Formats: sequence, structure tokens, C-alpha cells
Amino acid sequence: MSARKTIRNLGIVLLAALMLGPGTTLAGYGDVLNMPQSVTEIGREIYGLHMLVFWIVTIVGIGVFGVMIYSIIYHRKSKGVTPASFHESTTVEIIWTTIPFIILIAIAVPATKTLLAYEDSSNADVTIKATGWQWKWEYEYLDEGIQFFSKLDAESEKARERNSGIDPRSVPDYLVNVDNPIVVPVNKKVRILTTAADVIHAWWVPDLAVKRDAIPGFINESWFMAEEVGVYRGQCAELCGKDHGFMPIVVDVRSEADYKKWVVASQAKAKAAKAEAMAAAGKTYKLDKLMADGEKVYNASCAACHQPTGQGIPGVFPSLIKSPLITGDKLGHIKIVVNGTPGTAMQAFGGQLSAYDIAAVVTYERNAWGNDSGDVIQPSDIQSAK
Ligand code: HEC
Ligand SMILES: [Cu+2]
Repeated sequence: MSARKTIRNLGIVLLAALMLGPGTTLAGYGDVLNMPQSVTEIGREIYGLHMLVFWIVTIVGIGVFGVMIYSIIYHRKSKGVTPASFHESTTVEIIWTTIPFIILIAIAVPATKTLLAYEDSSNADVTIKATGWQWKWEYEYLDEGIQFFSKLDAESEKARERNSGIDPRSVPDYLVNVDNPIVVPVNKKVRILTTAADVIHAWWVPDLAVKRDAIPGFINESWFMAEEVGVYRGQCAELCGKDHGFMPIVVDVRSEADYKKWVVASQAKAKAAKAEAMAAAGKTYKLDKLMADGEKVYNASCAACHQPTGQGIPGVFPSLIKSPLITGDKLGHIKIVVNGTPGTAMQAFGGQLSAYDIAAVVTYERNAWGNDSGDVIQPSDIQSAK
């Protein structure tokens, strides 16, 4: 490779590194080049460790290469320098053992202290279980009894579709916004329990200095205590399939009073939704209402895999157009939506959607894209299929 080509390639790599850095979630150029400065004590300690090691390696590097370059230039053969010919110097061996030993201890002591603090999630004020799904997060506030799903916000979702005609630059917080952020109190210890329902995900919010794998069948613990009110954004940090890049995390840190208000409001909202679902379960609905609501449910919960056109992705996600299951008996169709297919990406939606929403989406699938069966599914049909 020619020197010019090498320099050009280096330039491209550098530019890409600058653009791909955590710049999307952070303001300021310095933050793009360096680690983010988080709003937690542990985050600051991690940053301090990073800088400590950075300066140690810089000084060691300059020292070692300095001596080497000096020797190459001033003790070169063409100047007639003759090398020393000693063997086995105890002094030199003691020096090159002790100095690295001291350096390693100087790094290990503060690193271990921080690591122990980072792992100690005891005595938390709030405990939230975060479950990774393809491709959304489910949050459960274990003591408050609040549970909800957090998905990419509808505006980003729309704009990211091919030929959407929407300029992503016009969407605020494009791809790093969700419909339901988690809300936590400021200056309180928040414990996050991570796990996953399908494949491995990872819960990562750089500003809060938390990054934990979410693994099916395991519960990993981590914690943070945010010291500033604000909205902090993160992402799933484990390649988890096609829409890995579209399951952001938003943490809304509020004052304690505002957090408490949010808890009360969320509990009331959940209660109302439950009552509404109970009431809806016994009613009968008309086709056009179910179609309109079903389309909304479909676009929010199913289109990522089966596509807005219902065509799916050949070999990965089945097409829903005129498929035997959809043109066949409605019970089989309802059952796969309620129970999913274990071992595949088709999730069990029975616990995620209300009976009404499932009735609406099944009605929609049976009548959209030319399926035109005329079937109307009622919430009571879902109840009896469970
Ligand atoms: C994460 C990807 C994903 C999402 C989201 C998803 N599905 Fe599926 N779906 C699949 C896969 C994969 C299959 C094939 C499962 C199998 O092999 O049994 C499937 C199969 C189906 C089938 C059976 C199709 C046939 O003819 O065999 C129906 C019906 C269905 N899904 C409906 C839905 C509905 C309704 C939703 C939203 C509430 C939804 N799916 C969301 C991945 C997904
Ligand atoms: Cu993920």
C-alpha cells in the first residue's frame, strides 16, 4: 500500500471513529473523543481510573520509546559505538521487576475499590427489573407494582421505515427516544436487575455508568445513583438481531416529590387500564373499530418482524398474507398470538396485550392486505382460547 493511500485510510478510520463515537447521546466534542463524564459517583470514579491508566501508559510509552529512539540515533553502529557485553545484571533485573510491580499495584488498588462498590447493589431504594425482548424493554418496579413496556417512539419508528418520506433529522432524539421512559428519583440508589426473554441483550446507559448483560435465565444486578435531575439515554449494547439498533433506553431522573407523583399516577393508570380491559372483555365490537385499533397494535407490536405490508421477511419472519393459519380456523390464529411459538422470535403476546388488543390485531390480520375474510374477533374469543 502506498504511503498516500495509508494516510487516506487512516483519515477515513479516524473520521468514522469520530462519527460513530457516543456522539449521538452526548453534547460536546471532548466527550466524543474521551469517555463520557457521568452523573454518578461510580461514573466519576471509573472516569478517574480511565484517566489514571491513560496517564500511566502515556508516561511509560514516552519513557520506553524515548530511550529506544535515543539509543537508535546516538548509539548507532555507523557512529562506531560498541555495545556493552555484560550478562545477567541483578540490579537491572530488580529494577525492571519492581517498577512494573509498583505501577500495577497503583492501578489495582483503586480499580478494586471501585469494582467492589460497583458490584454492591445492596440497600437500594428502588428496584427495577429490566427484561430485554426482541426489540423492546420491559420494566417492572418490584416494590411499587408498576409494569410496562418501553419501545422505540412512534415518530422514530415511522421515520426509519424505508421510503417513509420523513427526514430523520426532523425527528427529535431520533432513534434514542422511547414511548415509556423509566422514571427514577434523584440521589436515591436504584438497583437494576437485568434479564432477557429471548436472546442476550445488554442494558447500557453511559451517563449513569451502567452496562449489564441481559441473559435469558439469569438475573444480573447493577445500580446507580443519579445526582442530577435530567433525561439520560442509552441503548441495547449486545447484538440481538435485526432491530438491535432500535431498542433504546431512556431514564428520566426526577426530584423525589415528582417521582412519587409519577408512581401514584402510574399505579392509578394501571388500575384504570385493568378495569377498562375487564369491561372491554365482555363487549362486542364492530369490524371497522377493531380494524382501526388493530392496525395501531399491529404497527406498534408486530410490524417490526411481519413488516407493515404483512409480507414478512422470507426465511425469517412468515408472511401473513393468505397463509393457511390465517385463512383457516380463527382459534389456531389466536393461539399463536397468545402463546407464541417457543424457540422462535414469535413471542407470547397473551401477557403483553389486553384481550381487546389481541382481538383487534387478529381481526386486522384476517382482513388486511387482501386477506378479506370478513371475520370479526371479539375479546371473549381471546379469553376462551387462553
Ligand atoms: C420478533 C419478531 C416477531 C414479532 C414482533 C411478531 N412475530 Fe409473529 N411470528 C414471528 C415468527 C418468527 C413466526 C414463525 C413462528 C413459527 O415458526 O411458528 C411468527 C408467526 C406468526 C403467525 C403465524 C403465521 C403463519 O401463517 O404461520 C402469526 C399469525 C403471527 N406471527 C402474528 C403476530 C402478531 C399478531 C404479532 C404482534 C402482536 C406478531 N406476530 C409479532 C415473529 C414475530
Ligand atoms: Cu437487544
